Amino acid sequence: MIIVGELINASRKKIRNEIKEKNYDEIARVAKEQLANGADFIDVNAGIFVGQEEDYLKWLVKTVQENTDAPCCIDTPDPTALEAAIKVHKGSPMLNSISLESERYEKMIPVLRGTDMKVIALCMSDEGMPYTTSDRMKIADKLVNNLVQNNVKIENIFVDPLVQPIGSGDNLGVEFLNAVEQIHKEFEGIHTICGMSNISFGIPKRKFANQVFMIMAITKGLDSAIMNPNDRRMMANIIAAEMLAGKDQFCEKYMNAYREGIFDLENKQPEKA
Ligand code: THG
Repeated sequence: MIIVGELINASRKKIRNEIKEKNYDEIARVAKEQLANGADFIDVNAGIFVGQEEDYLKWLVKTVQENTDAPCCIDTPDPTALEAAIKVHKGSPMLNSISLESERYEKMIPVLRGTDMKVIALCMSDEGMPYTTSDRMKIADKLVNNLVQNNVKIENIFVDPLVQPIGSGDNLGVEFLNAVEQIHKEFEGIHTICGMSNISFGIPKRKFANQVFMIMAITKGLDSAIMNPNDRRMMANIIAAEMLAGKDQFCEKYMNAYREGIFDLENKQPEKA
């Protein structure tokens, strides 16, 4: 599983003020902690600062990169802010994201053409949020085909079928899961990704629901997620689920995790729900 640490996001109450006040040490700490707990990319999102998003996003990229070796996942729907953040990013970031919304799509394609950057292809269009698997596939097909035509390599594309809160519709979980399965069937070598914790918005015991949904998604082929890497049970579940889904040759990662004590959850302070 390719893990994108989600915690540096201004929509979170805990971090909003730290970003607003450019608290360098605190952002550095949250970046380092996520990396130490297994994040491959650090998501940076300053979307709530209307008019100042670009400035904050650049500062976040610099702060994360001065303190970790991890690349960022630059999280903004605004192509101008995205381009500015790419310019200050060292090495190759993940772009979060392109979609089929026409303005975003048209501005993002030239940014991506011929580059080796990883990009999230979010299943959203001018018609709004998808509901069924088929709604998602129609958008995914167009996005992936257009990206490939613009010389973006299939292995750099991370399709996000869009996880929506289960409270908004009983079938939203299943429609998402079936899209993950179908995307991997249609496009060999592609990745799928999602904002895992969207599923539990508005219900109690969010971490518990996120952990179960992750296992269900792994059986469908999900191989990347934007999530909280500090959730120890989630990280342990991922290792076991990937082994059981045939993604861990000779059970090597599972055995290593066992030796490192990653499954000894009861000996450590449990995280608050
Ligand atoms: N797809 C893509 N990118 C995304 C998302 C997605 N980026 C943003 C989001 N969804 C994923 N990141 C987060 C980050 C934090 C939280 C949820 C998703 C989170 N939210 C609490 C809440 O909503 O209740 C905040 C509570 C608080 O701390 O105030 O923690 O789907 N491509």
